[in-house]
Amino acid sequence: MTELTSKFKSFSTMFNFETGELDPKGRVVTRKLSHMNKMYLDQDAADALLEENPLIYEVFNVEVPETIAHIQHCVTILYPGKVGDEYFMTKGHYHEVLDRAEIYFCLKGKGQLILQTQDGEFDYIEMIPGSVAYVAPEWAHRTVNTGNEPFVFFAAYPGDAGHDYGGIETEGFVKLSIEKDGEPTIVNNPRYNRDRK
Ligand code: M6P
Ligand code: ZN
Repeated sequence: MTELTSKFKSFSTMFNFETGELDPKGRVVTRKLSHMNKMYLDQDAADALLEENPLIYEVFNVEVPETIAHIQHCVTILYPGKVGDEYFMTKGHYHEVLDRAEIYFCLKGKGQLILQTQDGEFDYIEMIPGSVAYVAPEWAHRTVNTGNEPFVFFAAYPGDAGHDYGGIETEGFVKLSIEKDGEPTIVNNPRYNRDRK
């Protein structure tokens, strides 16, 4: 009889429903406006806000190996606010291993999950507490806080997926989520050029 012993141990992390944080916090990624230089459309509004340099989002990453055997998982707190008319958002990324999917589970607040393919196909999903969204392989994903309180969500994805910010950092997504007449509205992004390469 063979005895198999995994070199990894199972464990748990505690989500705090009050603060939105994980305990232990794990590897924390903190993104302020200065970390998202030129990612918002209204550069004058971004420059004006830069002195204050608001915290846009924090990610609490549970630390597991970055291999296909494992499942990366984390909680993101995306704060409410706008740069000009554009809601606070995450940078957004493709996976470095492009065909890796992801699951988002909204815990608090509300927002949108913005999706696109490298061909410029676009989609979005409204997220409220309880929404479980499936990001299919090959789709870039970004979240936007369209509410007045922190938008908090859990995410899980294959361990080897990685993050590819590539062209998203310079030209953004094909469409943007802005506030128009007090309502979240999806508009074309004038900076997006689907013919790049
Ligand atoms: C989610 C996951 C993370 C990601 C985070 C912030 O929690 O998709 O992998 O890091 O959002 O998004 P980004 O990396 O695009 O800034
Ligand atoms: Zn991802």
